[in-house]
Amino acid sequence: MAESAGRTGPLHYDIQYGAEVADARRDGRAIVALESTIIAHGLPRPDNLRVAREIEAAVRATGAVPATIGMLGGRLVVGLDDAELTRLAGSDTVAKLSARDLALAAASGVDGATTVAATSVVAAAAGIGVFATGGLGGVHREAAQTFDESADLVTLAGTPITVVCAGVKSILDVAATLERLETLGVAVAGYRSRRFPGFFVTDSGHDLHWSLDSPEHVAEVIRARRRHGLGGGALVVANPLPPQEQLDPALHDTTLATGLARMAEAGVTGKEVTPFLLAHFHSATAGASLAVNIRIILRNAELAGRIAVAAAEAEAAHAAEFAGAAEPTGTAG
Ligand code: PSU
Ligand code: MN
Repeated sequence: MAESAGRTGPLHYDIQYGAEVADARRDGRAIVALESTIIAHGLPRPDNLRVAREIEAAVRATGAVPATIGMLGGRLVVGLDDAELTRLAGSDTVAKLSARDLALAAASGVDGATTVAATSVVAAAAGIGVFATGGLGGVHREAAQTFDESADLVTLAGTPITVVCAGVKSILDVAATLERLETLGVAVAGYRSRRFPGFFVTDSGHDLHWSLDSPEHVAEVIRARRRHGLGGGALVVANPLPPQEQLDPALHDTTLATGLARMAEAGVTGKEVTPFLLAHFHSATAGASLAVNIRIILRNAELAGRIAVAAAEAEAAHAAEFAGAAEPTGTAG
């Protein structure tokens, strides 16, 4: 029974909460989970740290509390503080952690950034129901040969969370990604749109069956899923950029074509594909794609905050109604 010196008990692996997130959980306030892979691996330095702070500010502006998730020295943190964000944004040795990597990384004591898959799993375990990101991982264009499909998809199938994103990047196979989301039972709705967004561009060219019109509308879906068991996996809320804010579609298409050609010439494959094509986009568009990328994330953070607030209000309203209905009537006086 006695603990031996140096032994780390199971508590070592418990989720650690930032102070603000711990308070928000206790008080039942709206919380929005945020991923750290876009900070550590998705955006170039030094913009990444500034953007990480701006994403949190966008959530706060809605009245919700941001909870950026990541790993520091094997500690899984929900609600990174500014020093911790700075550490993940400034280092070259941060591991990219999908869901399957979490325990391996925790037991190995490393610094790590969480992908959509890992962030979703941890957020759901922490009781956080809404998550904002830029784009999901998906099916790669060469997947028929390589089998390269992001674990984001299968993980979302089994994780009860609402993810606000702008679709997937056109560097992936968008049609195949939508097919896989359907097969896996991941619910997908456009936000005020029946077209799946194409990340940098407003419209990927693919239809959606459902459109949700307001944060309250999304909150009703969340309630129906949670209270009535209508859907065990994730709900993806696909939030397109307004057309006037997208990357010029003609510029997008030529940049993608030249990027794919250069990638084939250079023989780039596997996990190098995404960084190669994103770097190509950012240089070939003289930074225009980076500005659009940042804009997407900030808009998604804002919408996720409004959804989380609406969901918390709907929960509180129904709880009050239930408490009222449960009170014995006709016994007073
Ligand atoms: N898409 C991007 N940039 C990114 C990501 C996706 O355009 O940085 C990140 C997200 O964190 C996503 C992850 O969850 O990459 C997917 O990686 P993979 O395809 O290796 O599963
Ligand atoms: Mn992959």
